[in-house]
Amino acid sequence: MASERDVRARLRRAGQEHLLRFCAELAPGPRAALLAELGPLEPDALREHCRRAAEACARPPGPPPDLAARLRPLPPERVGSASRGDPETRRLWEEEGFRQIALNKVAVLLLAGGQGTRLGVPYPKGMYQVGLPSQKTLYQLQAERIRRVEQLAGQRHGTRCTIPWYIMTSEFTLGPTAQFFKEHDFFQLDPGNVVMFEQRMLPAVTFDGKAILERKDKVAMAPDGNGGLYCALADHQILEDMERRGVDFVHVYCVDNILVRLADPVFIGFCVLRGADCGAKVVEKARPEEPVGVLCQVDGAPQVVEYSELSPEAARRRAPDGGLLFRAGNICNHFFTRGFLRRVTRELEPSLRPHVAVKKVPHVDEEGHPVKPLTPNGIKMEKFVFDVFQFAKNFVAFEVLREEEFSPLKNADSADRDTPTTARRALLAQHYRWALRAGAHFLDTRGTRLPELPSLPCDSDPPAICEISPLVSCFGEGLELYLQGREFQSPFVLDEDRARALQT
Ligand code: UD2
Repeated sequence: MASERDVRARLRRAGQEHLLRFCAELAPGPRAALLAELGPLEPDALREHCRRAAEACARPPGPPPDLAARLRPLPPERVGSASRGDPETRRLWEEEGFRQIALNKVAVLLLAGGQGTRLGVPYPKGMYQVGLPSQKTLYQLQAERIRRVEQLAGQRHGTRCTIPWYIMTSEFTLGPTAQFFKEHDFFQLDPGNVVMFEQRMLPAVTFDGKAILERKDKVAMAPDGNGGLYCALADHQILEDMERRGVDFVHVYCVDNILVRLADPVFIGFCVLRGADCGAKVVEKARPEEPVGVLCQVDGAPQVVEYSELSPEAARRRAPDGGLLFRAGNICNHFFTRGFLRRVTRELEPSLRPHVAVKKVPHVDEEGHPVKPLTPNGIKMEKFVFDVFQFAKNFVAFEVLREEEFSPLKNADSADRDTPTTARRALLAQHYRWALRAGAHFLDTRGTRLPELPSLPCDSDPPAICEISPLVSCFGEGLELYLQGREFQSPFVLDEDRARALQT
């Protein structure tokens, strides 16, 4: 470990020596912890980080004034659709996706390094369960969907196939996530195919460019944004690992969308057949102020403009058909070829511009007393995963239906939207629709048939509670076998045991 003298010299070079101002009074343990935290910070990079933060802060707040004039919707020829268009083309995409999966060329990559502050739980969001009858957590649902897609691809092509699961964590989420997976026996996945790796952390900085001490013995650090993915891929040789396994295509997604379709064969097949190096799923934005980025073109290049950076006027603009002009809502489901990721990590990452978030950062005052600020006092700098879209040689977008694919868990139940309740409802409404489509009927506890509402709005409770295990069906496929013409009492859980019993 670096000595105090070394660390002090490095910090001096970075203009951040104040971080050691309480060092002399610390007991040996906390002092060692502080030095261990500061040791790896490279002085020039730290100086540059703090300079950029102060510079960003000196600019007027809000999006660049000329941004709105540089935005255009994506040209329609770049956009495919899962629901519009002819079923035969969709079938071809799906077939291609399954073929690539069966060849072991597809991996999924979960972005799970975020702190989940809005949800307000002290553990990683993937460990959250929204109150489904099965009590499954987001991680378990995702693991089971991976197993099911592997099985479906294997059945079609007579192979045993693997979809490796890469999980990007941060200092906050790695320990508990790794522990949770161990405790749950990796949800019956082969642990050798679950690869966790950690993104970097960056210090939060005051408006005048000084890194902030959270405690006398701890710097206020935050993960470097989900665009920290590209440095983390290089830091941990993840692309080399993918190459060894023969992975060519990567589906990157965020942790909190309860409806996420992992390694979605239709999306993968669409991107592969279009020869794309980079792609993104989108849903139609529900309302101008919905907190999703919009996929559009900036100066002719594909880009997501984040909700925090789009002016309300631009967000409200209408197209001639009356819909929102910038309606392609980003759902943080991205497709990349390994070759594209290689280009980004080798050449392009340093040119990604960090985004600035002004935050209330807990800190210590000059006497070392803890302060919980009531107004913003610091800046966190983050890179965004989608900022690489501008470098794509062949970018495509893929539009999907919100009720089938997007219900994010962002807030606690005290909020109106994107809560545990709305996520649970969205999943149960989807499973209810699938069951009706497969010919099921539902009864209440007295044996009376419940009303059948196939086009139920996703923000209301379905008349019957029906949960289908992803191990039985993950896209609504194959359910007729168990459900056709049968009656079930609500609540009904179709897990593997029940499915076996219904088959005999
Ligand atoms: C994200 C998208 C937004 C929209 C929305 C849809 C970004 C930058 N923004 O916004 O455009 O699509 O999702 O739900 O993608 N994460 C990390 N490391 C970090 C920070 C975040 O891995 O340092 C992960 C986080 O765990 C989550 C994902 O990135 O899985 C998205 O992060 P978020 O929930 O903070 O993003 P949000 O909702 O602001």
